[in-house]
Amino acid sequence: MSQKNEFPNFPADCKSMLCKYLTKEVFEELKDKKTSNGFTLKDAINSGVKNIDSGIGVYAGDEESYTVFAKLFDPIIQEYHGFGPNDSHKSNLNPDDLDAPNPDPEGKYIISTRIRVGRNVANLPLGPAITKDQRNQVEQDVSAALNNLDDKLAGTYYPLTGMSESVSAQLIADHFLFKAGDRFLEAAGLNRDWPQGRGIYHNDEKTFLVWVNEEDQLRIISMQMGGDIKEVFTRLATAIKEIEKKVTFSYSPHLGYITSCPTNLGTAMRASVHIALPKLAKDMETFKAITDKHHLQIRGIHGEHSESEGGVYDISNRRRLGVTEVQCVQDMHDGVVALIEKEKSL
Ligand code: ADP
Ligand code: DAR
Repeated sequence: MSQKNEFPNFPADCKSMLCKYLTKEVFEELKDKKTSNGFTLKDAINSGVKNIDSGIGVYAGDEESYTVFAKLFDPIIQEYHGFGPNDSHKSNLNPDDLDAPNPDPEGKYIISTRIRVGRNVANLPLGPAITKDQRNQVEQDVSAALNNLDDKLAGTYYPLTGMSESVSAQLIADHFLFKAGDRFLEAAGLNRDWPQGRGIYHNDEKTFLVWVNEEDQLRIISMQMGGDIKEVFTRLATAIKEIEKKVTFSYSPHLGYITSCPTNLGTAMRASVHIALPKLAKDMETFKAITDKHHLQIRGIHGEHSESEGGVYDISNRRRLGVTEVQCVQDMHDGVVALIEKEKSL
């Protein structure tokens, strides 16, 4: 987009929700607005303007962005989550309400299970609009809360600033270290001052991690080998409750937990398995019919925008807002049961 704040010229083959919903009328209505943190429409859409292959293309700079730029965010939230401007979100992190026996007790299909939530600190801007000092304060407060964790959650916080090559190599080998340089996050202003203020916590057992100041200010992650989905969820729910004793999260009755990307609003939860489905991989039409029916998303095994390898897929819940955390995990569990049943029948 030119400096003169003109309507961006999207190419005809642009498929992002930004291209779809930023009409000239919406642009004219929003182009001169800004939030109390000085976050503008240009800031919110820069990622999708610079990365025409975006799926969504917009990021919020603060909770206020969802109100000030509602004319753009609301239709995106409606399409992605099926959630309207007058709907309200409910949260339920009680593992007792989850009916999820291990779908693969013999370990033939599910390689690993990971459930994560995004969280941001209340009364602060989100990553795209946070200042360097505010981001450093988040790192200080969050790492202090994490270093206070005990029992099975006890562990160590590793700041990225000054991280030794050996620690970095080990964290990468463990698939724990988040990648720098994602071009979508870069254009959203989420990589500013990198690597200052960023870091990773993990417990001694390496089944619990927290990413600090990546796409969101906290990514709280529980993960382990195998398909004991309920154990992974229970560890995550316990950890969230412990951290919340020290850190207040940004939450609204309408949008739930506030996140920089609108796809993560609500529960901000992605519950995934890495699962081997070599026969179903040969019949993607059937594969996708099952994942669509169970509100699931298919990703590659090296993170978002990566490809699957050797018939192994990252399968996770797609719905995050207007459903509870228990429902997100139930979606994933029930969909994985159906996928394994189909794989066995082929
Ligand atoms: P998000 O944090 O939004 O889930 P990604 O999809 O990029 O982001 O995944 C982040 C990292 O977590 C990637 O390295 C990916 O390989 C890893 N990951 C995701 N799901 C699993 C899983 N079920 N088992 C092991 N690693 C996983
Ligand atoms: N790459 C951006 C983000 C889409 C959702 N994934 C997130 N938030 N990590 C896009 O618009 O495709």
